Amino acid sequence: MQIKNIQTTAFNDQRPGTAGLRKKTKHFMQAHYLENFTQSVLNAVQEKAAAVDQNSELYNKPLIIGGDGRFFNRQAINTIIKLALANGYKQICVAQNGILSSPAASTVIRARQASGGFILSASHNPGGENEDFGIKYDVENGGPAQEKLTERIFEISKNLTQYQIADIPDFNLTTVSTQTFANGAKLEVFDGLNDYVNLMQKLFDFDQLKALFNSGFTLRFDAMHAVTGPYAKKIFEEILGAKSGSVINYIPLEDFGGGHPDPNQVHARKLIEFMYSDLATDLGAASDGDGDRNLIVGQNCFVSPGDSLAIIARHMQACIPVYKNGLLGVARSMPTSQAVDLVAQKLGIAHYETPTGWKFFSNLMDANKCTICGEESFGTGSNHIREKDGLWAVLCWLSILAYQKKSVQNIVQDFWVEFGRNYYQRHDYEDLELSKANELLANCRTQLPSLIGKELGGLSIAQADDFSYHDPVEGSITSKQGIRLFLKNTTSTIGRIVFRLSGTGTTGGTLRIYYELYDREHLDCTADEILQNLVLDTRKFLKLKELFGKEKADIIT
Ligand code: G16
Repeated sequence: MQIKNIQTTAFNDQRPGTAGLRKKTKHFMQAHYLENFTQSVLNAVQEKAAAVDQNSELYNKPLIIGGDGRFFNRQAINTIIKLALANGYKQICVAQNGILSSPAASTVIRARQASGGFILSASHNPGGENEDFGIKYDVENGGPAQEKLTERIFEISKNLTQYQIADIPDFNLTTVSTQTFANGAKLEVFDGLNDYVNLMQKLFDFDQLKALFNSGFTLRFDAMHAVTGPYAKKIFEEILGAKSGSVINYIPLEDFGGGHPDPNQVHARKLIEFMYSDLATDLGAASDGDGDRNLIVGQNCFVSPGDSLAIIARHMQACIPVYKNGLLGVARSMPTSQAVDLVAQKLGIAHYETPTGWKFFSNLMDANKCTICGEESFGTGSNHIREKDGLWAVLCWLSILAYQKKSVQNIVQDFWVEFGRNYYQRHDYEDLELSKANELLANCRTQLPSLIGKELGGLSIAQADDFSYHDPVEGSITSKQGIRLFLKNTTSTIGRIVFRLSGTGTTGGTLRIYYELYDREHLDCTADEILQNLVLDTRKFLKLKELFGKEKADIIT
């Protein structure tokens, strides 16, 4: 195999965001861009391994590669294989057709004790030549690379002068096979479903779930033409016996059928309308581009991600065999609704609040501090892997429904009666001039102390800060993670407004404002009714119209 050393010029925009590097696809397709980033990752990973052990087995351990099937997926996989071979990797494992969901990648990395893996995805962002592409690197525990490593990747990328690439033709990734090269290196094309499906069968009582579907229970799962289609077809229809046609939009397409594979009230609107119609099934669910997010909706009952996390935490010990010994603790990202904290308090277990980004949960799980974690952005998962897991969340809900023998709506209402209700909304202002958005946050930071006592929506600000996370496992501090305004009525703290800039967008800045108000008495209002005064006052307070010319948010979830 001939190895070429290619001279290159460094790019200065390869800093990974909340979950890897995301850019417009064409940006990724420009000469040397993908190669430079991949080489920077490989260098940083090698450096990290050598710092721990000079004789590290890095290159003899498997390297996993797969993606969500979006435009440029297969081409990018071929490029990464060639760089990995040239850099000395001896076992490269690529999912058949390049299709591997993020939770399946985490499963495979753990099952095969791999050194890590590349996942090609921009997650919930739209796909296609004119849309978005992304790469993230998962480390040996199957979780996204931590900040220390991603920052190092960025540093290396800014000074990169050359990369190594094998000069060989593209590979056929369509059939399961193993190819051995003259230097002893192997390229294995593996079935991307097996390890994941096996793991789900170990975690859940599939006999109980088969009985549920046998009794006439109905499901509609919208795979949004993204990566979970084949997994969902296999698990729900082929193994568990859900009626054929229960899984819709199950063929992964390079542009997700022109849709936006983000399972929320805006982009999964059709599913939600269906679940509020006479045709509704017992459970509706969807997942995103790379299969790590989930949406749960019952008949006439949308379940907010914060409630879904809290409800799963509340019931998992009783309803899912593998968790029968109880939970170690729970964790949520800071902007996520605090409903799950109430469950933790009742269960007498620890609850953790981390910055946005699944990577922050890994340390807690590796240190056996938490069993379940989740985020407002429709992500839920447990310590079975180190990524959030869309289908796992749906299997949790099926298990709860099978055990409780109640409707989704009844389970949600029972939860509110037991714990009270956290009314919640996220408002996204998209495609903002980045410098102005940064300035807005910087100005707010300087004003924080003077905000105490200010009124918003009839409530007063009791405390104002900028969230800083002290990782209880490795001791690191991550600061500037979002501005928090804690609100109180005359007696107690009852809610929060949080705002921060997204780290996953590809154009301009996206301002996310999260509103949360807790209510013990009014359980049947809509979030709009409860939050509207707060929303109106916050828009005025932040001068969003004057700054960005927007009357209201582009997306409300
Ligand atoms: C990623 C991260 C999540 C985060 C989400 C949104 O999810 O893994 O932790 O909540 O982005 O991040 P931001 O608010 O910074 O845009 P995914 O599903 O896109 O990989």
